[in-house]
Amino acid sequence: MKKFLSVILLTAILSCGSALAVPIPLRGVVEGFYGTPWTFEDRADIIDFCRQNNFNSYIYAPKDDPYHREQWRKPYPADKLAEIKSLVAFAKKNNVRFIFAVSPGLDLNYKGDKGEEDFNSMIKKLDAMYKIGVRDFAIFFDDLKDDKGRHHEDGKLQAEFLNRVQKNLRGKYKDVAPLIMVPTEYFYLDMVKGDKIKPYTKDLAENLDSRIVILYTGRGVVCDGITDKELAEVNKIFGREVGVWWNYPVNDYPLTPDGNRNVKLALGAIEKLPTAKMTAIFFNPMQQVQLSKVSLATGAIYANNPASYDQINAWNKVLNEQFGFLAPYMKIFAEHSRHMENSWAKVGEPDAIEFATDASNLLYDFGKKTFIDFAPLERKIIEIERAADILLTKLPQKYLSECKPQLEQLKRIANADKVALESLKAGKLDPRLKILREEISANEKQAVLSEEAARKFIDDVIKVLDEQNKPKRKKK
Ligand code: 14T
Repeated sequence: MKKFLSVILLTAILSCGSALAVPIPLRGVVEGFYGTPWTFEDRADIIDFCRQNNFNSYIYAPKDDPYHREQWRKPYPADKLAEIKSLVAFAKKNNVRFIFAVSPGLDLNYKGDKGEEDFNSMIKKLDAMYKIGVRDFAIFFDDLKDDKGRHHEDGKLQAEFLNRVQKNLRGKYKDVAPLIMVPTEYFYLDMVKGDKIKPYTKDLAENLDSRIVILYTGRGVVCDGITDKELAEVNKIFGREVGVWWNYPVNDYPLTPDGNRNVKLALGAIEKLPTAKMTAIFFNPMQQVQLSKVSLATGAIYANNPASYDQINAWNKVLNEQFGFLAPYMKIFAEHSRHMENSWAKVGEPDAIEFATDASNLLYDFGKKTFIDFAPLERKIIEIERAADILLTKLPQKYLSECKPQLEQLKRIANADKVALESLKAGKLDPRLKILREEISANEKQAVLSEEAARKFIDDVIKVLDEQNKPKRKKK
């Protein structure tokens, strides 16, 4: 009978193997961006969000908290410590691990008396956190490059430091989880030179306690996905299953050479992540905490069952859950604000693919002077304008305060697109269009959207019509 039952059970497991959810063991959010850190309320809110979405971890690692990085040796003052203590308790109540991180790499000493002093400072810092209830710790060594793009880190010394910290903590406290770390060479292209593994990475890999969890970001810092093969490659380098620090929806880097941070909102779904077994994944969010939840919630769906993740379903589901009757309008907005790209970063689905295709078809037909169907694009432009208007009046304040400049910019773009379309219809550039474009440009310091779709259409139309009206040189 027992055997019979186990055969049935086994067949059941095998036959619906793909439907069996296998969550990534450590999954959650890493507050790891540059710029103004989240507030206490933001953090409590995101911890609650983690519970709701079956994320089980939150890493505290705000780059611009001085006590986290620049002045990591300093103990937290009493008021800050009290805040963290209540967050730790709140996280515990919500079954979310509060992982406390320090980034000591800017000036950490490894050797001699100074090395001993710094080791003791680190232990003191972590002991204070243990006292207020923290049981999970992380030490990060990312972003230590000088102006020439070089770092001066020694992988063996870092490994020995981390091993010693881990040994100290786990010796004193039996309930501390394995350490989590980010290397100085934290993306694949920085770990290798040609077909060789660089010395820092090799030394780190060879010396780091195999229980310590290593996080990496993919081929680049912000990159267009991670394949199972790439993950296997990095697992091999480190001789263990590594975890992922995923830089989406974080928007703390400029998208134009003279641009500001946080100007474009990353509102797309998580995509192109491995389906193979992985030990950890942490999503680095935007400073805009509420709007980060769109992509974070898709990340939670992914992390709870990577093999069955469908980004389109996930995105629709999340938008509906988070925005109710406003979901259709949010979807239009989000379609124009999900791709993040500059000279070194590229992630997220292209913005408004259909718009971009319709626009390029239209301009192609215009060039060939064949029949032109203006209707599809016209419909889309009107839809965009309507969505922006509705969102600007109906979105709850907590969201609006995070995206008002972007919605106003979307309106400006839609309005200019209309004038561009009318110009094409008339075969003549409406002089208002260049003024509208100037206004949009001026506002790009605060708000960027749809660079390759709705925004691009304005430039393209101006170019085409300017070109057409240039006095043609007579042939001899
Ligand atoms: F820890 C790392 F995995 C990591 O991603 N570090 C930082 C992170 O704090 C930041 O939010 C993220 C996105 O900007 O990228 C890393 O920081 C960089 C890296 C760069 F190569 C910032 C600017 C860079 F040019």
